[in-house]
Amino acid sequence: MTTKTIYVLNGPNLNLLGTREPEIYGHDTLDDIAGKLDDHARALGFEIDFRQSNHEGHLIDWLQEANADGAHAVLLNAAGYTHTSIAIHDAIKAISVPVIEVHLSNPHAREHFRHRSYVGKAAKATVAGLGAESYTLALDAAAKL
Ligand code: CA2
Repeated sequence: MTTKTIYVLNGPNLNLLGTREPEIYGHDTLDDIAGKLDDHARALGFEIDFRQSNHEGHLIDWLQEANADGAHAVLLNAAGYTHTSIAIHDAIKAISVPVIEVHLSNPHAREHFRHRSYVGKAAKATVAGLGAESYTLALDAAAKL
């Protein structure tokens, strides 16, 4: 039996995690989060495909790729594009693979411009505000879909 894949897609500036603003985003680097998720996914019987890009179009290409590859689910932290990207919203709407929106911080408890999420309007669910644990909990939920 082939192992099902859960894509974990990360947007702009998340490559800087662990270097600045630890009071908001925590001390883990993105590599730390990838390592934790990899172990957790294996324990759940899945594998993860973990990626980061600073480019909106890459995230859209990867959403389409996850769908075409028959991925089990996508965890998406679109970072700043969460609040601006109708193109990512449309990409999520255009695919059948379930997408779970993930955030380290709780955007609703922050500046007003972070309160609108175009990703959240298209995603199946949102996990936010729990630091790196947001990813782990989203993975648990995705595994049960
Ligand atoms: O809380 C989240 O996960 C966010 O998606 C992070 C985004 C932010 O624009 C969203 O509103 C919420 C920002 C990612 C930038 O990450 C940095 C990490 C270290 C230093 C500077 C930025």
